[in-house]
Amino acid sequence: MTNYGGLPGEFSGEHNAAIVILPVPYDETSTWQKGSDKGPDAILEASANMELYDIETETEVYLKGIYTSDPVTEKTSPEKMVEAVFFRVRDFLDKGKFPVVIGGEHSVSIGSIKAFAGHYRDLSVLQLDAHSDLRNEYEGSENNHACVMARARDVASIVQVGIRATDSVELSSMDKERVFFAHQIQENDAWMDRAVELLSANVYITIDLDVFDPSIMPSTGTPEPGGMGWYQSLRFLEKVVAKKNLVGFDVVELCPATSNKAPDFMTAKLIYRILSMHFSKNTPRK
Ligand SMILES: [Mn+2]
Repeated sequence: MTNYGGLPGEFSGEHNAAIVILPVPYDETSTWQKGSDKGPDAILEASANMELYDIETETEVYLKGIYTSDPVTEKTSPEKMVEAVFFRVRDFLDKGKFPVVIGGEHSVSIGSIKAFAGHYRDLSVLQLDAHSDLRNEYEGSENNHACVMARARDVASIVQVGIRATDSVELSSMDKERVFFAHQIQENDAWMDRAVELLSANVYITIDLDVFDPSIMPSTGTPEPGGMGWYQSLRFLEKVVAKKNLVGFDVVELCPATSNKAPDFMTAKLIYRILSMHFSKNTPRK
Protein backbone atom coordinates (compact mmCIF):
# COMPACT_ATOMS: atom_id res chain seq x y z
CA MET A 1 0.00 0.00 0.00
CA THR A 2 1.19 3.48 -0.88
CA ASN A 3 1.82 6.22 1.69
CA TYR A 4 -0.51 9.22 1.79
CA GLY A 5 0.14 11.36 -1.29
CA GLY A 6 2.34 8.71 -2.92
CA LEU A 7 5.33 10.69 -1.67
CA PRO A 8 9.00 9.87 -2.22
CA GLY A 9 11.06 8.89 0.83
CA GLU A 10 12.43 12.35 1.56
CA PHE A 11 8.90 13.65 2.23
CA SER A 12 7.36 10.54 3.80
CA GLY A 13 9.89 9.47 6.44
CA GLU A 14 8.81 9.71 10.07
CA HIS A 15 11.74 11.70 11.42
CA ASN A 16 11.35 14.81 9.26
CA ALA A 17 7.57 14.78 8.89
CA ALA A 18 5.46 17.48 10.53
CA ILE A 19 2.31 15.50 9.78
CA VAL A 20 1.40 11.89 10.61
CA ILE A 21 -1.42 9.92 9.01
CA LEU A 22 -2.58 7.13 11.35
CA PRO A 23 -4.82 4.52 9.66
CA VAL A 24 -7.29 2.68 11.91
CA PRO A 25 -9.07 0.07 9.73
CA TYR A 26 -11.59 -0.87 12.43
CA ASP A 27 -15.23 -1.74 11.74
CA GLU A 28 -16.66 -3.90 14.50
CA THR A 29 -19.58 -1.96 16.04
CA SER A 30 -21.26 -0.39 13.01
CA THR A 31 -24.93 -1.16 12.75
CA TRP A 32 -25.92 -1.17 9.08
CA GLN A 33 -23.53 -1.41 6.13
CA LYS A 34 -20.06 -2.64 7.03
CA GLY A 35 -16.96 -1.81 5.07
CA SER A 36 -15.28 1.14 6.77
CA ASP A 37 -12.36 -1.16 7.63
CA LYS A 38 -11.51 -0.78 3.93
CA GLY A 39 -11.57 3.02 4.23
CA PRO A 40 -7.93 3.75 5.07
CA ASP A 41 -6.51 1.74 2.16
CA ALA A 42 -8.97 3.36 -0.26
CA ILE A 43 -8.01 6.84 0.97
CA LEU A 44 -4.29 6.11 0.65
CA GLU A 45 -4.70 4.61 -2.83
CA ALA A 46 -6.73 7.62 -4.03
CA SER A 47 -4.31 10.08 -2.41
CA ALA A 48 -1.46 8.86 -4.61
CA ASN A 49 -3.37 10.34 -7.58
CA MET A 50 -3.79 13.86 -6.18
CA GLU A 51 -2.04 16.94 -7.51
CA LEU A 52 0.13 18.08 -4.62
CA TYR A 53 -0.06 21.81 -5.37
CA ASP A 54 -3.02 23.41 -3.56
CA ILE A 55 -4.54 26.13 -5.75
CA GLU A 56 -6.48 27.95 -3.03
CA THR A 57 -3.57 28.40 -0.61
CA GLU A 58 -0.88 28.43 -3.32
CA THR A 59 1.17 25.94 -1.31
CA GLU A 60 2.60 22.42 -1.43
CA VAL A 61 1.97 21.15 2.09
CA TYR A 62 3.69 17.81 1.41
CA LEU A 63 6.99 19.71 1.63
CA LYS A 64 6.40 19.74 5.44
CA GLY A 65 6.64 15.94 5.33
CA ILE A 66 3.72 13.55 5.68
CA TYR A 67 4.48 10.23 7.35
CA THR A 68 1.94 7.40 6.95
CA SER A 69 2.34 5.20 10.01
CA ASP A 70 1.58 1.51 10.39
CA PRO A 71 -2.14 0.99 11.03
CA VAL A 72 -3.67 0.26 14.42
CA THR A 73 -4.79 -3.37 14.13
CA GLU A 74 -6.17 -4.01 17.64
CA LYS A 75 -9.64 -5.55 17.24
CA THR A 76 -10.27 -7.66 20.34
CA SER A 77 -12.76 -5.15 21.80
CA PRO A 78 -13.80 -1.51 21.31
CA GLU A 79 -12.07 -0.68 24.60
CA LYS A 80 -8.75 -2.24 23.52
CA MET A 81 -8.94 -0.47 20.14
CA VAL A 82 -9.63 2.90 21.82
CA GLU A 83 -6.66 2.36 24.12
CA ALA A 84 -4.37 1.40 21.22
CA VAL A 85 -5.34 4.54 19.26
CA PHE A 86 -4.87 6.65 22.40
CA PHE A 87 -1.28 5.49 22.93
CA ARG A 88 -0.33 5.87 19.27
CA VAL A 89 -1.75 9.41 19.02
CA ARG A 90 -0.24 10.42 22.35
CA ASP A 91 3.15 9.22 21.17
CA PHE A 92 2.93 11.33 17.99
CA LEU A 93 1.80 14.39 19.97
CA ASP A 94 4.75 13.94 22.36
CA LYS A 95 7.02 13.92 19.30
CA GLY A 96 5.54 17.24 18.15
CA LYS A 97 3.72 15.81 15.14
CA PHE A 98 0.36 16.95 13.71
CA PRO A 99 -1.73 13.73 13.77
CA VAL A 100 -4.50 12.89 11.32
CA VAL A 101 -6.46 9.70 12.08
CA ILE A 102 -8.23 7.97 9.19
CA GLY A 103 -10.97 5.39 9.84
CA GLY A 104 -12.53 3.07 10.13
CA GLU A 105 -15.82 3.55 11.92
CA HIS A 106 -16.40 6.57 14.11
CA SER A 107 -15.41 4.86 17.37
CA VAL A 108 -11.76 5.17 16.24
CA SER A 109 -12.02 8.88 17.12
CA ILE A 110 -12.50 8.22 20.84
CA GLY A 111 -8.91 7.28 21.66
CA SER A 112 -7.62 10.11 19.50
CA ILE A 113 -9.82 12.72 21.21
CA LYS A 114 -8.69 11.47 24.65
CA ALA A 115 -5.04 11.80 23.63
CA PHE A 116 -5.56 15.36 22.37
CA ALA A 117 -7.52 16.32 25.50
CA GLY A 118 -4.60 15.08 27.61
CA HIS A 119 -2.11 17.07 25.56
CA TYR A 120 -3.88 20.40 25.05
CA ARG A 121 -5.59 22.65 27.56
CA ASP A 122 -8.76 24.42 26.49
CA LEU A 123 -9.68 21.90 23.80
CA SER A 124 -12.95 21.79 21.95
CA VAL A 125 -14.07 19.07 19.58
CA LEU A 126 -15.86 20.16 16.42
CA GLN A 127 -17.95 17.35 14.95
CA LEU A 128 -19.12 17.32 11.34
CA ASP A 129 -21.60 14.47 11.11
CA ALA A 130 -25.14 13.53 10.11
CA HIS A 131 -25.62 11.88 13.51
CA SER A 132 -25.39 13.32 16.99
CA ASP A 133 -23.61 10.23 18.47
CA LEU A 134 -24.52 11.26 22.04
CA ARG A 135 -25.65 7.93 23.48
CA ASN A 136 -23.85 7.25 26.74
CA GLU A 137 -23.63 3.58 25.88
CA TYR A 138 -24.86 1.42 23.02
CA GLU A 139 -24.96 -2.34 22.57
CA GLY A 140 -23.08 -2.87 25.80
CA SER A 141 -20.18 -0.51 25.15
CA GLU A 142 -19.42 3.12 26.00
CA ASN A 143 -17.00 3.06 23.08
CA ASN A 144 -19.54 2.24 20.38
CA HIS A 145 -19.63 4.50 17.29
CA ALA A 146 -22.95 5.88 18.58
CA CYS A 147 -21.21 7.18 21.73
CA VAL A 148 -18.36 9.20 20.19
CA MET A 149 -19.58 12.65 21.16
CA ALA A 150 -20.66 11.53 24.63
CA ARG A 151 -17.03 10.43 25.16
CA ALA A 152 -15.72 13.66 23.60
CA ARG A 153 -17.88 15.67 25.99
CA ASP A 154 -16.31 13.81 28.93
CA VAL A 155 -13.00 15.54 28.15
CA ALA A 156 -13.73 18.66 26.05
CA SER A 157 -16.41 21.12 24.98
CA ILE A 158 -18.17 20.14 21.77
CA VAL A 159 -19.86 21.79 18.78
CA GLN A 160 -21.95 19.67 16.39
CA VAL A 161 -22.55 20.61 12.72
CA GLY A 162 -24.65 19.00 9.99
CA ILE A 163 -26.76 16.86 12.30
CA ARG A 164 -29.89 15.46 10.67
CA ALA A 165 -30.50 12.17 12.49
CA THR A 166 -30.79 11.53 16.19
CA ASP A 167 -32.61 9.28 18.62
CA SER A 168 -35.10 10.83 21.04
CA VAL A 169 -33.05 9.42 23.96
CA GLU A 170 -30.21 11.71 22.91
CA LEU A 171 -32.30 14.89 23.00
CA SER A 172 -32.21 15.30 26.79
CA SER A 173 -28.42 15.38 26.80
CA MET A 174 -28.12 17.54 23.68
CA ASP A 175 -27.06 21.18 24.14
CA LYS A 176 -29.01 22.70 21.26
CA GLU A 177 -27.07 25.98 21.60
CA ARG A 178 -24.07 24.05 20.34
CA VAL A 179 -25.80 22.07 17.60
CA PHE A 180 -26.14 23.34 14.02
CA PHE A 181 -28.73 21.07 12.45
CA ALA A 182 -28.47 20.42 8.71
CA HIS A 183 -31.82 22.06 7.96
CA GLN A 184 -30.70 25.23 9.74
CA ILE A 185 -27.52 25.81 7.75
CA GLN A 186 -28.83 25.66 4.18
CA GLU A 187 -29.95 29.25 3.56
CA ASN A 188 -26.70 31.14 4.01
CA ASP A 189 -23.39 31.09 5.89
CA ALA A 190 -24.43 33.27 8.85
CA TRP A 191 -24.26 30.27 11.18
CA MET A 192 -20.55 29.76 10.53
CA ASP A 193 -19.28 32.66 12.63
CA ARG A 194 -21.62 31.66 15.47
CA ALA A 195 -20.26 28.11 15.39
CA VAL A 196 -16.66 29.32 15.37
CA GLU A 197 -17.35 31.60 18.36
CA LEU A 198 -18.49 28.61 20.42
CA LEU A 199 -15.13 26.87 19.96
CA SER A 200 -12.28 27.28 22.43
CA ALA A 201 -8.70 28.25 21.48
CA ASN A 202 -7.54 24.74 20.53
CA VAL A 203 -9.77 22.78 18.18
CA TYR A 204 -9.83 19.13 17.16
CA ILE A 205 -12.13 18.28 14.25
CA THR A 206 -13.81 14.91 13.83
CA ILE A 207 -15.33 14.47 10.38
CA ASP A 208 -17.80 11.65 9.81
CA LEU A 209 -18.06 11.63 6.02
CA ASP A 210 -21.82 11.13 6.23
CA VAL A 211 -22.00 14.86 7.03
CA PHE A 212 -21.72 15.35 3.26
CA ASP A 213 -24.71 14.95 1.00
CA PRO A 214 -24.96 11.39 -0.37
CA SER A 215 -24.97 12.86 -3.90
CA ILE A 216 -21.26 13.59 -3.48
CA MET A 217 -20.49 11.11 -0.68
CA PRO A 218 -22.52 7.93 -1.22
CA SER A 219 -19.79 5.70 0.28
CA THR A 220 -20.86 5.74 3.93
CA GLY A 221 -22.58 3.20 6.13
CA THR A 222 -25.65 5.35 6.74
CA PRO A 223 -26.14 7.91 3.94
CA GLU A 224 -28.62 10.55 5.15
CA PRO A 225 -30.20 12.95 2.64
CA GLY A 226 -29.70 16.69 2.98
CA GLY A 227 -26.01 16.85 3.81
CA MET A 228 -23.37 19.50 3.35
CA GLY A 229 -21.76 20.46 0.06
CA TRP A 230 -18.05 20.50 -0.77
CA TYR A 231 -17.51 24.26 -0.93
CA GLN A 232 -19.90 24.98 1.94
CA SER A 233 -17.83 22.66 4.14
CA LEU A 234 -14.55 24.16 3.01
CA ARG A 235 -15.76 27.73 3.63
CA PHE A 236 -16.61 26.73 7.18
CA LEU A 237 -13.37 24.83 7.75
CA GLU A 238 -11.40 27.84 6.44
CA LYS A 239 -13.04 30.05 9.07
CA VAL A 240 -12.27 27.55 11.83
CA VAL A 241 -8.63 27.19 10.79
CA ALA A 242 -8.19 30.97 10.39
CA LYS A 243 -9.62 31.90 13.79
CA LYS A 244 -8.65 28.93 15.99
CA ASN A 245 -5.61 26.74 16.56
CA LEU A 246 -6.34 23.48 14.76
CA VAL A 247 -4.40 20.80 16.62
CA GLY A 248 -5.43 17.71 14.64
CA PHE A 249 -8.36 15.96 13.05
CA ASP A 250 -9.82 12.66 11.97
CA VAL A 251 -11.83 11.58 8.93
CA VAL A 252 -13.93 8.45 9.41
CA GLU A 253 -16.65 6.19 8.01
CA LEU A 254 -15.56 5.85 4.38
CA CYS A 255 -17.12 2.61 3.11
CA PRO A 256 -15.44 2.43 -0.29
CA ALA A 257 -17.32 1.09 -3.32
CA THR A 258 -15.26 -0.51 -6.07
CA SER A 259 -17.65 0.90 -8.70
CA ASN A 260 -17.19 4.54 -7.66
CA LYS A 261 -13.83 5.91 -6.59
CA ALA A 262 -14.90 9.58 -6.50
CA PRO A 263 -15.77 9.48 -2.76
CA ASP A 264 -12.37 7.93 -1.97
CA PHE A 265 -10.64 10.71 -3.90
CA MET A 266 -12.82 13.37 -2.28
CA THR A 267 -11.77 12.08 1.15
CA ALA A 268 -8.08 12.10 0.25
CA LYS A 269 -8.43 15.64 -1.10
CA LEU A 270 -10.43 16.86 1.92
CA ILE A 271 -7.54 15.82 4.16
CA TYR A 272 -5.03 17.58 1.89
CA ARG A 273 -7.11 20.75 1.73
CA ILE A 274 -7.38 20.97 5.53
CA LEU A 275 -3.63 20.37 5.90
CA SER A 276 -3.00 23.06 3.28
CA MET A 277 -5.20 25.55 5.13
CA HIS A 278 -3.53 24.89 8.47
CA PHE A 279 0.09 24.82 7.39
CA SER A 280 -0.23 27.91 5.16
CA LYS A 281 -1.89 29.92 7.92
CA ASN A 282 1.02 32.17 8.78
CA THR A 283 2.69 32.05 5.39
CA PRO A 284 2.19 35.10 3.17
CA ARG A 285 0.74 34.26 -0.25
CA LYS A 286 3.10 34.46 -3.21
MN1 LIG B 1 -22.51 9.67 11.34
